[in-house]
Amino acid sequence: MSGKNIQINGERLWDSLMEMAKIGPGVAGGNCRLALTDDDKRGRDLFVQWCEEAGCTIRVDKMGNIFARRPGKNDALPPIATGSHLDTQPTGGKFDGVFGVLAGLEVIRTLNDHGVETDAPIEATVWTNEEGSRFAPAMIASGVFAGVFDIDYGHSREDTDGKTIGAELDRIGYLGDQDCGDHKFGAFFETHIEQGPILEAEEKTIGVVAGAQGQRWFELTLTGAESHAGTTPMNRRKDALLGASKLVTEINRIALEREPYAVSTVGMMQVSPNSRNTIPGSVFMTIDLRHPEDETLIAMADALRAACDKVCADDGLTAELEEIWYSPPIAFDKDCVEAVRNAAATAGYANMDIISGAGHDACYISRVAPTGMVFVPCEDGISHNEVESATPEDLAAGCNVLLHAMLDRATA
Ligand code: HGY
Ligand code: MN
Ligand code: MN
Repeated sequence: MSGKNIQINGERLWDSLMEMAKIGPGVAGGNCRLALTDDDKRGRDLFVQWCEEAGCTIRVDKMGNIFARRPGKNDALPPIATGSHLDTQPTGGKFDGVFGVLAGLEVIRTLNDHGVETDAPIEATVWTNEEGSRFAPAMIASGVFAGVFDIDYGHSREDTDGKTIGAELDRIGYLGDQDCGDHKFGAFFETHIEQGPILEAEEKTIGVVAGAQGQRWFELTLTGAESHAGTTPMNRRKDALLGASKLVTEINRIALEREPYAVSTVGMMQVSPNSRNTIPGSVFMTIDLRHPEDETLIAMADALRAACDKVCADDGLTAELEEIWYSPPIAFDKDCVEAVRNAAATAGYANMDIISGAGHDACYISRVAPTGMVFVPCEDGISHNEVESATPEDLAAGCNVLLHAMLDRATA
């Protein structure tokens, strides 16, 4: 059977999402399932169990990426793969990443229901530490798979408690023996909520993702001098937090000056010694700059460096500014984009081309395999927030488009 007219089981997909959402619950209805925590392990174990129940064989690579394979008629062909991530933000939602993982499982379950035999094998995947919240940078494990980072760098990355990815993978039993990137994909598709407001505003069910904007991540330590809050005259202070506060405003202006696409965010700030009656001597902060065009992204980084130099000169501070990650703007494979667009049109879903504002594992996989993405709307465009929400109907539509885009590539 070719599978031309089959549909996924939307209810089963929704139930799987709600089951997975029970693991690592947040405090406001979402999820906190940080990479390589015990909750991440529990989520991984559940996914593996479901895939084995669906007849898949499981392999895990040295970055803990999981590959659940459904055989095809010709297993010598490179698999048609799909997947995303199970790790969430600290105040994450139930759909970011997880939808793409469980949509892959639903595709396999649907092919089984209908006895569809594909030519190429199918693989449902889970990528470690996509969020870059516990361990920086983001998408690190798909980055190792794509050859952007080597395995030693990947294993060495530490969280704020000094725990490394390598040690945590071993602790939770997901330090696989398979070399990262040791097998190629015939094509890779990632299904994801848009995480922005465009599809909802345009009343479209499917986003045909043409590419993703670039990102530059920085870590900055500003150093002044601790001194007494009561006895130090204002003109003798070297207040690192005052400098950091000026920079937060400057970093915001760097994006506002480049509207409508540029965005900039200071997401983390640690003040030392963090005592109410001591002038802060040092501040650690993170900076996230994004834009769809590389040259603008470079100009934003230059503006950041200039702003940092000025604040230091004005306030008598010193700065250590390190760019820790650069992910360039990418364009997805034309044939994969076309396969997504055709699947959406054939199913009669209102759809539009879109550029992803968020990074995804598909961005790195696109370096080593023809890659495409499918977006569905999320309520009010909100994500990285426990209220993140999507409708069962839209999620089912996205999964149906995934199914038929994959079938298009998995059957000769
Ligand atoms: O930050 C991102 O774009 C993604 O959610 N990790
Ligand atoms: Mn995501
Ligand atoms: Mn995310």
